[in-house]
Amino acid sequence: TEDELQAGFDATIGRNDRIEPRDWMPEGYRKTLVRQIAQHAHSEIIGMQPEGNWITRAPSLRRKAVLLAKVQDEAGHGLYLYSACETLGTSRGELTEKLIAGAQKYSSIFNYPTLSFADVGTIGWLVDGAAICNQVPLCRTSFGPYGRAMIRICKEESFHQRQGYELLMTMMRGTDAQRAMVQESVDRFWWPALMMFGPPDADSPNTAQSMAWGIKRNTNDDLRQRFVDMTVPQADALGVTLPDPDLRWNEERGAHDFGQPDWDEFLQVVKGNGPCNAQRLAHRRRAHEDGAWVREAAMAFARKSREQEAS
Ligand code: FAQ
Repeated sequence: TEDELQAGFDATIGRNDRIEPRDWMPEGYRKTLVRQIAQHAHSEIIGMQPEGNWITRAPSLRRKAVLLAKVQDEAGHGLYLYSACETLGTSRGELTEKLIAGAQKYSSIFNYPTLSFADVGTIGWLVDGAAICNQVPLCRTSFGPYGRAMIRICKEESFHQRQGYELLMTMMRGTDAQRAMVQESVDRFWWPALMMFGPPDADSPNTAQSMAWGIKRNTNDDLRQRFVDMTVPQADALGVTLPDPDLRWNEERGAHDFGQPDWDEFLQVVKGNGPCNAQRLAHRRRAHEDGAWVREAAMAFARKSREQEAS
């Protein structure tokens, strides 16, 4: 009966065991996972654009090779995540249609422009740094395919974070103009990076249920705090200033106090009114249309192979 299935599911979650695609799950659990994993996959794919913008203008062969490898990794992450989502019964094709129709979200951070090459370093340091903070606990998420995809993704994100930090460190050892370029980039990306963790816990409609289901392992505010505490010493080592006058160590809490991002701006960006939302979606839509012949050719090839096998 439904009650027994629910009890079995609850017991698996209670033991911190994994739910697998063939296991029974409540519809709400499936829906929440499809929502979160799809948003995550779309973020990886849309997230190729801001950095991709600099591939043709990287300042050296080495920087170009590193950047190409990173952007390719992001495509790979998107594909692992779409595959994880397919085990829940929603195809990659369907998810892509929803993304380009503007019916599914992707991370707010990718709606900000990349105005200088320093942004490539800042994205690696801060955006991949935030992604790691958020994703390491997701390796223990309750849905098997999502958790296993996260393990591999996190390993690659660590490399991404290090390449960004190394790029910024090199620029900080350069000229005054290069140092100014890094600071200007950090000033623009700091607050949007804090927004990546989602709204404050009090305004987060999904957190309580997602934590009860073991989909999320920490709240948005917990992870944001962890990110700030991790990043402050790195900023000191780099010699950049984080643009928050309220940022200071709180001895009593054993953590940093910090200011709040502009949550009205966050809501606007999530609603589609950020600086680059229209551009990002238009680009993705164009790429999808331009790739139609590849999908058709692959289908024709698959059909032919099946026919040959059958004859
Ligand atoms: N942007 O109730 P909550 C990367 C939405 S890293 C846009 O708190 P939840 C790597 C949220 O979906 C970035 N929308 O929601 C990379 C919900 O809307 P809905 C991707 C946001 O799910 C680096 C509503 O607000 N990482 O790509 C954002 O419990 C460099 C209410 O929020 C992930 O997706 C936001 N920032 O918690 C690639 C990680 N925040 O659906 C390239 C997995 C919230 O109800 C270059 N996801 N919303 O209409 C998660 O951990 C969670 O989904 C959260 C949000 C924490 C993002």
